[in-house]
Amino acid sequence: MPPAQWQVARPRAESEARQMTLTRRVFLTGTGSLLGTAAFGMSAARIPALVIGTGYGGSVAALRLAQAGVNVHMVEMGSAWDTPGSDGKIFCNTTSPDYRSYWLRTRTKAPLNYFLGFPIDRDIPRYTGILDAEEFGGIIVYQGRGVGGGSLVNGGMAVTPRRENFASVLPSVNAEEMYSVYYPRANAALGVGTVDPAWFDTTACYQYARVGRKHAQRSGFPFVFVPDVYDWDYMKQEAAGTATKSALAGEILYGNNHGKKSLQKTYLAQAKATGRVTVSPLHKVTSVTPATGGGYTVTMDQLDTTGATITTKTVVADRVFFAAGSVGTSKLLVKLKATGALPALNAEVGKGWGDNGNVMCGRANHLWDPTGSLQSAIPCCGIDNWAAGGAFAEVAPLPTGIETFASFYLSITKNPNRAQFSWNAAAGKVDLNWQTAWKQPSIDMAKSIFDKINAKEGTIYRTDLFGVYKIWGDHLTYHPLGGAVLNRATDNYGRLAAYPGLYVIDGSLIPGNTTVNPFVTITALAERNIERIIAADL
Ligand code: FAE
Repeated sequence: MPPAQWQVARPRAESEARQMTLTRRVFLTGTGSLLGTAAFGMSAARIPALVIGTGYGGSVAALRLAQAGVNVHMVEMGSAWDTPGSDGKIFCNTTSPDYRSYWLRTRTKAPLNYFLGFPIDRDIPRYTGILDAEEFGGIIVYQGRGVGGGSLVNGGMAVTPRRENFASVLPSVNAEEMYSVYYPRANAALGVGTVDPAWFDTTACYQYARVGRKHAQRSGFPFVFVPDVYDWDYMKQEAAGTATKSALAGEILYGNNHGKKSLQKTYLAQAKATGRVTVSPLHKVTSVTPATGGGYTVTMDQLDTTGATITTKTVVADRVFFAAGSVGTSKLLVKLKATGALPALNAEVGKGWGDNGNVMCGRANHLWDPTGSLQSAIPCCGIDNWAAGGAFAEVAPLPTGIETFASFYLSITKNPNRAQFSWNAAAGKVDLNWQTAWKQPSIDMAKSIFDKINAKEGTIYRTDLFGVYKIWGDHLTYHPLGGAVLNRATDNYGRLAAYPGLYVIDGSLIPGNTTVNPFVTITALAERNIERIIAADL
């Protein structure tokens, strides 16, 4: 078996003849976990559909293709996250980050990296951990790594943009179809629900959110409950002490062991049930290029948990779906165009990247306004000032386990700046030209809310959360979007037109902003596009 090939399981001698007339099972050995095993026909030494990445776009594509009778193989650079560590838990929590917390780092890189002006990052063993803090020149882009992609690390806030804002999010997409068919389909499949308002009003773990509501309303800002994919009944049990604490034990940024309905519990579980979807964790795709005789040759490195390459493999796939996330897909496409693997990709590839206008800040409350030492790690509300000031501010938790008297916010703002990925031949990597100063419009829009609240409440900004005397968390984004924009880099359904059988189906299709948290829109758009692709192309 040449190492450059995907390995084919050899049937035992006695059953070989019969097996060979029926099926040949193709899978990657030593991968840790399979969602299921796919049976390929005799002639099918190639993969009908290969999906790069197991986040929202990839999971939708895999499920719907499988339901349409297509065998799918998913390739994921991160770990499987299906096996507990020595503490009996799969994931660690925010207050005790260990080897599982970060992607190939020897020191944590917490989004909120200071407390009372002191740095809080700590040394950790280098490991293929769950959260990647990927550093570009002017911005750190946080992303989930593992089977489930961003659903493993995110807050689960599942927000459908206001209909009147949709034209600015995806101008070439029929809004009527999205709001009548694809958003409802996505919300149902993701298991979206909303906190019980009566419970919210009394539970200790949302005191911080009630303080956020009180301050927003006293300054005349619209306060909204925000849906989430957390199992709200489970959270009630956590609060009542009848279930193992999870959201109430700071489990969010480095994974959640119980109540959160990550993709592993929704789309990927359904995909597994079809019996047609396999997944190879710890495999990183490095190239896709047309194969002689049709289809595409996909090259990938199998990684060990230190990030070292164990072996390099190739496989031929009839169709390839790029679902490596905005950054992952953009980096791949830009590199493949520049290095001659996919030279006919159009000039829009790599363009139109935005940070969803993310900016963070904290406010210091008075001693009579404590935010609570027990805080649910799952946010459930926000200030929707989009119409008036271009900002949607999520009232975010600070689950430190101690009283901080801090109100903390992640704002999503109308930031017009867009960056571009480009191939840096000398360094052999892809750069992103985002500038830190480009966050200024976001800061201005967030200030339009929090300056007013501070003036009304007689409070001030926290200056100790992002450095020494630094108010704004303007160095990062949780919401990378764009880089292979719909109807520009691709056609209006994500097809890479120069290469029949190549598709983009993730956040890179969305031109930089969704006006709210993005994963419901990424999921709904993927539902729309895959439905058309299955009907028209397969
Ligand atoms: P994504 O979920 O990132 O999946 C891409 C997958 O591809 C990942 O698993 C990668 O490891 C994998 N990959 C990348 N490159 C390769 C390669 N070369 N070979 C093989 N595999 C590869 O993409 N959004 C919300 O709507 N609500 C929230 O509350 C929220 N909170 C967030 C909190 C945090 C800390 C973070 C980091 C994100 C948050 N987001 C939230 C953003 C959301 O998770 C993100 O928009 C989606 O996960 C993006 O979905 P994609 O399918 O585009």
